Amino acid sequence: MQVKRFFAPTMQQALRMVRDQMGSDSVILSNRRVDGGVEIVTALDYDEAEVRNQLGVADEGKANAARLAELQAERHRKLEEAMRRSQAHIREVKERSERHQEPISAATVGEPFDGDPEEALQGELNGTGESAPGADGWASMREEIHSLRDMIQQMSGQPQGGGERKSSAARLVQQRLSDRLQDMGMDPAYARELAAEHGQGRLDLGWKSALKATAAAIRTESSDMVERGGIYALVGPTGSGKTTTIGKLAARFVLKHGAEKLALVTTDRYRVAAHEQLFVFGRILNVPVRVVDESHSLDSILDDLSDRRLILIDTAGLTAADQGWDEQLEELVNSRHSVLPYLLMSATSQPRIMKSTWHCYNAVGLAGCILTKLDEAVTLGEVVGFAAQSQLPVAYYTDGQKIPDDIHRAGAVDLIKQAVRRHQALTREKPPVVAEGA
Ligand SMILES: Nc1nc2c(ncn2[C@@H]2O[C@H](COP(=O)(O)OP(=O)(O)OP(=O)(O)O)[C@@H](O)[C@H]2O)c(=O)[nH]1
Ligand SMILES: [Mg+2]
Repeated sequence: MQVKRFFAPTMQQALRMVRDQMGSDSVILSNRRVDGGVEIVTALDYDEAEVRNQLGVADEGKANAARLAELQAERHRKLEEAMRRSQAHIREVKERSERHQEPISAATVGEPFDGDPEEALQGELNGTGESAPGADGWASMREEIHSLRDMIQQMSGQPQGGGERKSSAARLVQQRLSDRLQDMGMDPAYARELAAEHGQGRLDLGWKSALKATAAAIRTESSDMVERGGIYALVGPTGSGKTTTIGKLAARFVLKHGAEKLALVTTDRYRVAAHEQLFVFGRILNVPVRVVDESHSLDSILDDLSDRRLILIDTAGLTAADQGWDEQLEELVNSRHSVLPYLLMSATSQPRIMKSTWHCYNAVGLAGCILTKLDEAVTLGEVVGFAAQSQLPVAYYTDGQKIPDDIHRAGAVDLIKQAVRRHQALTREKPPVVAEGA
C-alpha cells in the first residue's frame, strides 16, 4: 500500500494531481481545507485489514471504514512531519561539520564524517550502507538515519521485517497483480498463475514481468501466408469472422499477385445461402469459388486447383453438437493435400469459451490462429491470454470489417501493448474511489 499527501490551491487541481500521479485506482483517505488550499491524502492498493493491523484497531466497532481512513491519513501526516524534522536535523549536522571543520562532539552526533551523508543515507536506504571510516562515534546520526528508513518503509507500506508480515504483504501483491490481470481480461486461473510467479516484489515490477512473460509465451508467424502460399482452411465458431477474413486475405493476394494463382473453396453445404458471401468475393476479385458437396470431394477439388499458389478454404461455423461437424473436420484431416487449419478466435469471447473452442478444434491439428474483432473487444487480456496459453502461432489479427484494410500481421509485443493501452483507457474512465465519509 502506498500512501501520499497532495496539496493544491483548489480541490480540482488537487484531484487532478491525485489522478495523474496515483492513477484512478487510488483511494482518497481524507480531504480538508488547510492554509492556502486543499490537502488530500490518498492510498494506492488500500487494504483495510492491513491498516487495521498497522494501527492496532482490530475491533471493527472501534473504527468504521471512514474513521479508519482518517486515522491512516493522520498517521501519514505525522510520519511526514517526523521525517521532515529528521532530515532537517541531518542537514544541520552536516552543515555544522562543514562550517567548523572540527570534530563534532560524541555527545551530539559523534566523530566527524568524511564521506557524503547523503550518499551514506542512500546506501542505508538501499540496505548496502556501511559505517564511514572512523565514524564509530556518530551513533546518533546513524540512529536518525535508521529511524528515517523505518519511516520511509512505513510511509510506503513496506513490511518492517518478520516472516509473517512479509508473506502477508507478498500475498497482497499477488492478489493485486492477479486482480489487475483479470481486470485486463485474462482468464482468472491464468492470471493467478502469473501472479504467483511474478508477484514476489513490488506490484509495478510484477505487472511488467507478468506482461513480459505473456509476450514471450505468444508465438507469431515469421512469414505471411499470402506471400508463402499454400492451402489454408479457416475454422472456428459461427460469426468468428472466417468468411470476412478470407475476403481480406484474398483481396491482399490479388492486389499483389493478381487473381490467376488464387482459388476459394467452401465446405459449407449445411446452411441455406451459405456460399453467397464467398461467391460475391469471387466475382469481385475474379477468382474461382468451388463448393465441396456430395458430388465433389475436397480432395478432387484440390486436385483440380493444383496450379494455384494460394487456396483459401472457408468452413461452416458449426458446433460439436451440429450435424456435419465431424464430416467437415474429417475432410480436412483426411485430405491427401497438405491442408493447414487456422482457428479464428474472436477477441470478444470469454476466456472459458476460447478454451473450450480451442479444445474442440484441436483435433484437426491446428497450424495456427487468427485473432479477430480486436476492435469490438472491451479488453484484450482474453485474446492475448489465449494466444499465450494455447501457444498457437498467431498469423494475423483483424480489427474491423473493412476489406482488405482491417487485417494485420501480429507481433507479440504489439499485441501486449494494445492490451495494456485498452486496459489503461478503461481504468482512466473510472473515477478515483472515495473512502466513505472522507
Ligand atoms: N468489428 C469487426 N467485425 C468483424 C470482423 N471480422 C468479421 N466481422 C464481422 O463479423 C460478422 C461475422 O463475420 P463472418 O465472416 O460472416 O463470420 P463467419 O466466421 O464466416 O461466420 P459463419 O459463416 O456463420 O460461421 C460479419 O458481420 C463481419 O463483418 C472484425 O475484425 N471486426
Ligand atoms: Mg462464413
